[in-house]
Amino acid sequence: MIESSLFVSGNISRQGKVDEGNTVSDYDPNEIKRKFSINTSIAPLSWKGKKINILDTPGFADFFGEVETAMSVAETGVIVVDALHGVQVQTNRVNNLAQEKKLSRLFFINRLDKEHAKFAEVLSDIQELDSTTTVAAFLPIGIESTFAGIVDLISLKAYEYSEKEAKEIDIPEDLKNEVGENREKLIEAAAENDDALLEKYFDSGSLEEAEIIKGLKAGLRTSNLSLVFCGSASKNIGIATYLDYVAELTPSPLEREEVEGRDADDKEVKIKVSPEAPFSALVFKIVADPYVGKLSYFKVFTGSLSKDQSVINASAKGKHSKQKIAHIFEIKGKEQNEVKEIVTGDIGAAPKLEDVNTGDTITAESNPVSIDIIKLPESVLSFAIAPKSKGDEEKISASLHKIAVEDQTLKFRRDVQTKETVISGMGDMHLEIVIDKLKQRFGVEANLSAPKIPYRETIKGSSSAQGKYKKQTGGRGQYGDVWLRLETLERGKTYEFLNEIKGGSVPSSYIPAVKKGISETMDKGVIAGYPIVDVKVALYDGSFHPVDSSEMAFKIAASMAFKKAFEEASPSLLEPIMNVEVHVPEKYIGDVIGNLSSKRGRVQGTDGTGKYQTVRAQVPLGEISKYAVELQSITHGEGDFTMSFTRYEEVPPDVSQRITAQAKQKEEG
Ligand SMILES: Nc1nc2c(ncn2[C@@H]2O[C@H](COP(=O)(O)OP(=O)(O)OP(=O)(O)O)[C@@H](O)[C@H]2O)c(=O)[nH]1
Ligand SMILES: [Mg+2]
Repeated sequence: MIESSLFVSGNISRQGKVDEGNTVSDYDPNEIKRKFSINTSIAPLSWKGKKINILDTPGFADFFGEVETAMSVAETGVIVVDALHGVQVQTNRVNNLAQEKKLSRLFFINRLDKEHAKFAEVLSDIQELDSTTTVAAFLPIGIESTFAGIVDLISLKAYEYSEKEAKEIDIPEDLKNEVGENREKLIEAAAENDDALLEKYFDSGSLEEAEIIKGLKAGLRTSNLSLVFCGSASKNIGIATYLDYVAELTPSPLEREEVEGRDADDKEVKIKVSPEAPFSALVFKIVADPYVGKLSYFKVFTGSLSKDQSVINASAKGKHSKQKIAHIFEIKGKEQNEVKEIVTGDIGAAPKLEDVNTGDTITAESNPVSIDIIKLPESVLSFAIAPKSKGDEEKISASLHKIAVEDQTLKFRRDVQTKETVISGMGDMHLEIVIDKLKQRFGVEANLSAPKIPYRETIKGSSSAQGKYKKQTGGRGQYGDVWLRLETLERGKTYEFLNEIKGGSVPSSYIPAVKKGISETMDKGVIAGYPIVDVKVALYDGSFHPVDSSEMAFKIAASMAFKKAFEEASPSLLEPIMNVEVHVPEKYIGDVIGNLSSKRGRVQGTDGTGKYQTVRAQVPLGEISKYAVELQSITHGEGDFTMSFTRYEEVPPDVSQRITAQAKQKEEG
């Protein structure tokens, strides 16, 4: 689509192909290797005297973060639908996001020249995506191998296409009925957006072309209406006419509604897109360019940015200092062209901005507002990552850190409890590409494995026990003696220590050692090697020896007492429970619910209308850590999901026994 648009508009002289790895928008080695987009790329073009910045986003669910950032800086979302496969789960997701962000929406049914291409069916699926009015702007002439051109329902003209140009032809006889019906719907949809037009439409039964355009423009701008175009990008059919309408109908950045932001005092403010206000721009992408280093892509919301101007990172709320802009680039795929200025509404990139991340707002010092509209999706799939060769651990974290600067949907952390580095991402493909990048860019090879589940240990009852550590034969003796009482604590309160010693049976100088003995034991766990939470520990008695007592002896005694009391206080395991939302076509609902129930999931409801439905459930993390892969196979790639941690809950006895037994085995082996 993008390549064709650039070619037809004369912005490139040769049309590349994704399959040949020579397109403007898919230039990353991983994109060329896999033949699909991974990153958003920018392709500006001029058409009919207007500059249009195209942001080419990936379609693959794993890279949804790129769609979020791109849509945050765009006024219009063009949703390309494949004429072979029609509406997919991602189509629905992207459409929902575009609506949420109040973008004007256009659909483009592409690949109509391909065998098995369908038009009417795909159009009606698009119309069912949501309840807003969606009408066809083009109808195809012929289909599959006979696909030859389009009928433009707005101007009521038909076109064939030579290499780049549209050539007007007569509307084919056999299409006249279909054209009539669909044009009627288009005119009605246009009229609905303007009272004067609606009145005229009721009176005369029709509208002039200029009036139709006026109505469509208004409907697109307010997101009450969306239009469906169609064609073939590889044959450039429909593209030139479609571009005409992009230029004519879609809103300019200046027509954008106010956006949400915060001022220097973190108070909510509305920001009006305007050339008059001092400079502010939203950074929506960071690239580690092999030549220029860190490049921050930004979209200007107010004012303009010129070379040598200074900016601050307003999102840092006063924590970072002013930086001077030495260079500004206009970006076209992998090319950077130096420019003097980027004006309101336009997109540019600046090298070497320190302490600036995706989602931050850079502004003139006098206008420290942050534009808070990027909401990155949650990472849903986690793996433990380990180097292939020992000793590369440091290198892996340093390299992951660099990759994560560019890719904010990649999260990684060192789990102190399991002693693993855990990386989380949007799916299998996402993490596979991270592994590739580690190798390509940083020369470090790594393996992924299932991460350990962060269980917790706790107690359901209460108990008291004595811990006495005594060694008084030969040499210097050891003596520590404590009595501890363990009780349950409200979930989430973690730990409380009570010193109930009266009369100095344990001298106060040894209390810190007792506490240390308790906390070290709590970190290590008692029944299965997981940290202990939600217990109240009271030290209520003990004894000491004037010579032999030591901090070490009291620490050991406390640990002994704790273990004994813990084992007698009905110990149990807790597991993380996740809130899960699964989005699937209706036909898979039964399978998805059945599968979730088999995972000890509690289904809480389903909702949604049309082809796609949402299932909401709460499921233990231990059962769902590889759900991304499973859901793919249940729904043949048509489902996706999000999940987030909600709370810890007690593990049922049979599962608990299995985990404890595994832990014992590990300890012994
Ligand atoms: N026959 C035919 N093939 C096309 C047409 N447009 C694109 N293709 C082919 O379809 C495949 C996918 O095209 P892409 O441009 O990578 O599609 P995309 O929507 O960017 O895909 P993602 O990057 O994964 O989101 C490539 O093999 C293209 O050559 C078309 O109009 N007709
Ligand atoms: Mg692509």
